Order: sequence, then C-alpha cells, then structure tokens
Amino acid sequence: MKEILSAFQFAGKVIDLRECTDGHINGTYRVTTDQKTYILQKINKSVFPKPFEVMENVVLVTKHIRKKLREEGGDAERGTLRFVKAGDAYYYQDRFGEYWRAYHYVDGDCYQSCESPDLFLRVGRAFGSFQRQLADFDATLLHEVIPDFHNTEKRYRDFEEAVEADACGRVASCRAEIEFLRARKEDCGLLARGLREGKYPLRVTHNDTKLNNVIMDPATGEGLCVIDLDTVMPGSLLYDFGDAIRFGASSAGEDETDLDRVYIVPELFYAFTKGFSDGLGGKITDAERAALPQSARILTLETGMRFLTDYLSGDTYFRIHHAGHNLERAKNQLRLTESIEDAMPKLETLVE
Ligand code: GN1
Ligand code: MG
Repeated sequence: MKEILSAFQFAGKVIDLRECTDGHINGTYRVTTDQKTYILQKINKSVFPKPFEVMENVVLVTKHIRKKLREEGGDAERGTLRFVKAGDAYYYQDRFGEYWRAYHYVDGDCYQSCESPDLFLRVGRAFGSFQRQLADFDATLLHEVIPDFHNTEKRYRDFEEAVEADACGRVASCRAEIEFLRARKEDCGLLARGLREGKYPLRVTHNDTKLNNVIMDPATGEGLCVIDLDTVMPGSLLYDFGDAIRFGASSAGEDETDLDRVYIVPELFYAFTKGFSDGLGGKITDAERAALPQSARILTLETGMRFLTDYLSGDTYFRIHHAGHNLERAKNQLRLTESIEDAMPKLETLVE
C-alpha cells in the first residue's frame, strides 16, 4: 500500500487508511492525509478487463459535467468526481499488474435505503440531471467497458449457460428460481428489442443508479454528486430509471432474507419518477415514458438473474460476505419482481 499511496499526487502526508466494503466489485479504501480525504480503488480486472479504458471514460465524462456545472453556476468542485493523477495518468499499475485510481472524497450523506419519498425525489432529480448534463456528450467517445451490460436477453443466455454447466452442483437447490426466470424469458427482450429497433433512443446513461451512488448535500438536502461512474456507457434512460427503482423503491435492502418484508413501495416509485422527470427537464419520449413501470420490472428481474447466475457459477463476480449470499440476493430480487408485477396497474397510473 505504501508503494501505491506514494504514486498518487495526494496533498499532504497520509495519516489514515481504511477499507470500505459496501461495493460488490472494486476494492475501496478511504485515505486521509493531514490536508484532505480521498478514495482509493483497486479496479476489479475480471469485471473490467481494460481498466485504462474505464479511466478514459470517467475522466471524459467528469470533465464534461464539470464544464456544464460551470456554465450552469453549479458546484464544479464537489458536483462531480475529481480524479487524482499518478504521474501522467489517472491510474497507477502496481508491481502485480493491478490498476489503482483515486479521487477526492466528496463529503456528504450517502443512504443505503430511502428514509422518505422526499429524499428519493431529490435522488431522482440528481440522476435525471446527470442524464441531461450528458445529453450532448458524444457517445462514440466512450469505450463499451462491459459489453451488453444491461442487455437482458444476453443476461438470460448467460443464465441458461450457467444452469447447463452447473459448475458447483447448485442447480438442484434453486429449481423454483430457475422456473421463475424461465417463465419470463420472452420479457427479457422488452428493452433490448426496443433499443435495437429504435423504439427507445440510445443515450449516455449511468447504468448503476443505486441510491447509494448519489452523495447528498447535507446543507441543501439536494443531490450533490453522482458517483460510481465506471459503467457510464451508451444505453437507455430506462436502464437508469429501472435500476434506481429496483434499489430505492424497495421496502428492504438487497440483502434482506425475510421475503415478506420485500415489496415495491408505490409512494417511493412516484417520488423518484417525479424527481427524475424534473431533472431530465422534460427530455423523455412518449415511448420511454410508457415503458417506465416495465423498466423497473425488467431491471429487477435482470439483477435477480445476475445474482442467481453468479451463485450457479460459484460466486465469481459479486463479492459475497457469506456462503449462499448470492442466492439470498437473487431470491430477494425475484420476490421484488413479483411485487412489481402485482403493482403494475398502480405504477402505470402513477406515471400518468
Ligand atoms: C454492482 O458494486 P456496486 O454495488 O456499485 C453491479 C451493479 C449491480 C449491483 C447490485 C459493475 O454494483 O450492476 O446492480 O452490484 N456493478 C457492476 O447491487 O456489475
Ligand atoms: Mg455502486
């Protein structure tokens, strides 16, 4: 760690280093110097095989947003991530070939669950604004760092391959979940087909719009900074909307194992929808608007499918904290999918 810490141009002398374990993918540390606080991350190379492309993407995107913030009179210092250089680059490759990157810590509130509809409305506004700020960003400049990230049809094929391979002999223990997904095979194409056929426009999207990926400003209560930009890629507005609902409008966290406590909360759905459309400034097509409730269902189904696929393949993708963790997460997401299905007419009315 000494070698890595000294590679970055941090201000002051490092006085503290501690690990943060909330994320499922990268290794994350908080670095405190006698002057400032930073976040240092080891990029997960099996998830992001070309970490330097990830860094090219995020540096371009944050530069674009910073320019927008200056034009709009926003907070250019704290309103988007600021990366720290290591030599000439924005990453450092250590002697084991691992890639590290660092950025200024953004001080503010970070929520793991929604305390109130009002909070979620403000989170929605932050993600909506994020898309608006990137609306004129040239998407061809971005590397597709994880191809087919939200291509649910492709995720379904991966799932069936994992069932077929049954690498860990776990298929027998998740028959019900497998059947649940198979019954919804056709629906996996809803968004993917729509994008392919031009029904939904291709935009630059965040693709991982969990509630905890917005830092909230304690002073104003508004979203301050959208973080976790590694998966910013060309995509659909529906991915960002659906994923945000999946996480933030659930009555419980992804790790809740008491499934009776897992359901969609319509008030939260409504609040996010309102904030998101506010932030977008009306830049949403009729077809996109009509598909908002379905997108919440599909993104939840997709995430459940990804957790189950990883469980079947031996937990090689998402970091787990105990045996069976990915199966628990999968069951949670599939239960939430069911609840969204039951609430569909209500959600449609709320969007109207
Ligand atoms: C991963 O690491 P984290 O928690 O920000 C994943 C998301 C999933 C999420 C599920 C690159 O995000 O796609 O929705 O876990 N990120 C990647 O909690 O796969
Ligand atoms: Mg994240």
